[in-house]
Amino acid sequence: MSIPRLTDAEVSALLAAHPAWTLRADGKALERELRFADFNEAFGFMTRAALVAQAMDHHPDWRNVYDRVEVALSTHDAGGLTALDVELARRLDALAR
Ligand code: H2B
Repeated sequence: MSIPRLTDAEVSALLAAHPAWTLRADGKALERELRFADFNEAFGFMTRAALVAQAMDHHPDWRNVYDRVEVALSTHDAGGLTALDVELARRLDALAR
């Protein structure tokens, strides 16, 4: 069973409400790049984010290079964006603050 994808209007609203995130070119994922002071801070963020993701059973696609973390959020089961991605984006923003 999969959660419904967001409508185009819902995606527009979420981008307006979460300015740190952009829509991937194919429209199926939210993207954000985060910068930290160093690797320790970046990996600390990823560790905290991993616990949130596991608790939600919703996981980011991400890549870390030293002080930088590139995150893409998409609901694979639904083939695009759902409310789960919005909620994970919100929680990652809170962790990064
Ligand atoms: N994470 C993401 N981003 N998308 C999914 O569709 C997804 C997931 N599905 N985490 C979950 C795990 C699913 O594979 C398990 C079986 O609940």
